[in-house]
Amino acid sequence: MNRYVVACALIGIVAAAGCNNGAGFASVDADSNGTISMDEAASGMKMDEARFKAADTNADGSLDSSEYEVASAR
Ligand SMILES: [Ca+2]
Ligand SMILES: [Ca+2]
Repeated sequence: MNRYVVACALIGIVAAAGCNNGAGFASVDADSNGTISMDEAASGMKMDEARFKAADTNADGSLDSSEYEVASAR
């Protein structure tokens, strides 16, 4: 279980409203390692490479939950 899922579980009922916006970070994070890779973004979010790189604000090659929230809010 990754930290994001734990955080959502701790938040409880708020998780239903706020933690799983859009497709849901946990559902896009297919291997549940806590970050979204280019492949996961492509298959789970229909995100192309240009959008992925724009969303990856710290340029570490993956999207964390905060980067995902910004990207999925667009
Ligand atoms: Ca992942
Ligand atoms: Ca990143």
